Amino acid sequence: MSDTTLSTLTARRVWDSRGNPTVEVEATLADGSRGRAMAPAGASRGTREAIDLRDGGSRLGGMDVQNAVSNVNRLIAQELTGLDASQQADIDSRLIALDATPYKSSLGGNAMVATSMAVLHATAASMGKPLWRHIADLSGQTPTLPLPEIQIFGGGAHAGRRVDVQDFMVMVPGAASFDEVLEVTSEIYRSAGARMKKKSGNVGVADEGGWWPVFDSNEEALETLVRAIEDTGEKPGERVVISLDIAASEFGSKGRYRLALEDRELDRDEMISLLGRWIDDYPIASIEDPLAEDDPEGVIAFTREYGDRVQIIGDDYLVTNADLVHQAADQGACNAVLIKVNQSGTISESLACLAAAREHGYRGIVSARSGETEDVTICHLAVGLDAGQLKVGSITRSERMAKWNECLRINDQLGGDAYVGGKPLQNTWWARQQKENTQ
Ligand code: 2PG
Ligand code: MG
Repeated sequence: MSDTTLSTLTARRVWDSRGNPTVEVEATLADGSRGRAMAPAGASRGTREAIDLRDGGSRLGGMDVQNAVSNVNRLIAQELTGLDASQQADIDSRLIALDATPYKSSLGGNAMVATSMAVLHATAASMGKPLWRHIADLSGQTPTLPLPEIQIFGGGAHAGRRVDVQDFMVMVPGAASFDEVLEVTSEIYRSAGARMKKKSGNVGVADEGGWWPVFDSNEEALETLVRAIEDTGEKPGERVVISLDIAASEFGSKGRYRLALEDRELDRDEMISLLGRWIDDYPIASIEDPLAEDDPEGVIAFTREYGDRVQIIGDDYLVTNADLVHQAADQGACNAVLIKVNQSGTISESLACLAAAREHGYRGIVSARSGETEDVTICHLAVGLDAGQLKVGSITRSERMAKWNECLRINDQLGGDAYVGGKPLQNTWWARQQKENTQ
């Protein structure tokens, strides 16, 4: 008999893909069901996202999480045990009330997100459902397998700022299956690596597994990516398109942008023109955080100019916050939102953000963080919420591959036709071009 009363919540310190401590939480229910989840950690963080509670001091670079772990073991466990774990909204609103700060700085966003996700896992286990099915039932969506965004070159805060732009990624909207996306991307990753080796002799990888960027300009990275796609026999812009995360808050503020690699500073209009020229010259279908989070004027102007050609994603700009999505829609800023559960701090707030996005016709992209673990909860979220897109970094390193491989397993559970293909890019030049080609 299923009894979803939460009987224990226990946290421990575990370690993430950058060797930093992070929080793992285990939840057990009265019927013996268990759930477990780990908090990820960002490096390029929005100022309005939930705070990772770190202990500070000199040990472990100040990154230890003993306080967050103890918050779960004492305060959170005391508040939540005995409650019905299947009432996710109730669990999450009690967490929010217990924390009672605007950015979750008292309990810690890391303590809260690991708890919220562990409870979700435990309930799914009690119901005997795969997690994606439980999430689909909670949200009323029909599960689908998302279109991946996969990193080929890292940059920005994930690669010692060796280039200014943070992510140079590919999407394969023209592939017939999720598996085919991975195969095409793996070939592109290989040819990009061969090019890097030829250029600089030795090659390394950045935080999310993309090749370490050894370039003389940001545009050289774009150029190399196009060549790497061509090396595999693909015509860039047909099956394969480019996706960028500019992460502009990392090098820009209040309408001024400093491209350190190129030793030049651009104002808002020049930054918009630069990105516009890239959109004209390269097969770019998606751009994330094109302007800084404190430059709404820039984001709005950019969206007005290019929003009918490319997907424009707010990450640091929207921080998985439903209110900010409503505000952006009122102002005409962005046309898509990145969903990072630890930016919001709870499952329920992430669900609310995606619901707000849907209300305004904004697309949703579920995303990992640059500091990750083997936790695969976000794959189930992307599927169960029918988000349409998933971004987890490159096609190397096990904290990334754990996610892509989990999607392959879910694909088998879902059966053949749940993969969304190029549909999420339907409002971009790519889809219009496909239409023309088939007429
Ligand atoms: C981003 C993420 C993932 P971070 O900016 O989209 O690439 O980076 O986790 O460092 O915020
Ligand atoms: Mg980003």
